[in-house]
Amino acid sequence: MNVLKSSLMALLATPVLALAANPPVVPPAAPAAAAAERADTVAAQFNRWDTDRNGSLSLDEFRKGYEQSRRNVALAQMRSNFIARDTDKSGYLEKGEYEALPVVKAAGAKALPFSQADKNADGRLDFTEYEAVLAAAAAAAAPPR
Ligand SMILES: [Ca+2]
Ligand SMILES: [Ca+2]
Repeated sequence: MNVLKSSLMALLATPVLALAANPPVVPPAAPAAAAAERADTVAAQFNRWDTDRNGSLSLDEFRKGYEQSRRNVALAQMRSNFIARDTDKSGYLEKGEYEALPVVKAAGAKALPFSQADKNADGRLDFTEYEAVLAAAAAAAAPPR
């Protein structure tokens, strides 16, 4: 199966995949630069996915590109959540911000103590430590096999 360039372009124009192609960065790029980037994002994305450069995407190229996009979307989502939860805009989640996380509140008494989430013991969670908290919560929530 080959994916036509035009149908991929249409697909990439959807907000979720456009986000994947151009994930928000921390700190966000200047608006003018972001708009210019978006303009050639779709063509650039197609070219990145078309690894053998034959002008069409094989199923394998599409699958790999799509997987990568999904990971980028998840990462972008986590980054924007992290920013939203950093209510004092310190760039980190301090103890109070950690305890206010929905995932921590939902776990209640079973939640990972802040001191354990703060792996490098600097009194705050950076994005990597936050990611680990979410990964641990997802693992704990997964049904036993
Ligand atoms: Ca903070
Ligand atoms: Ca830390």
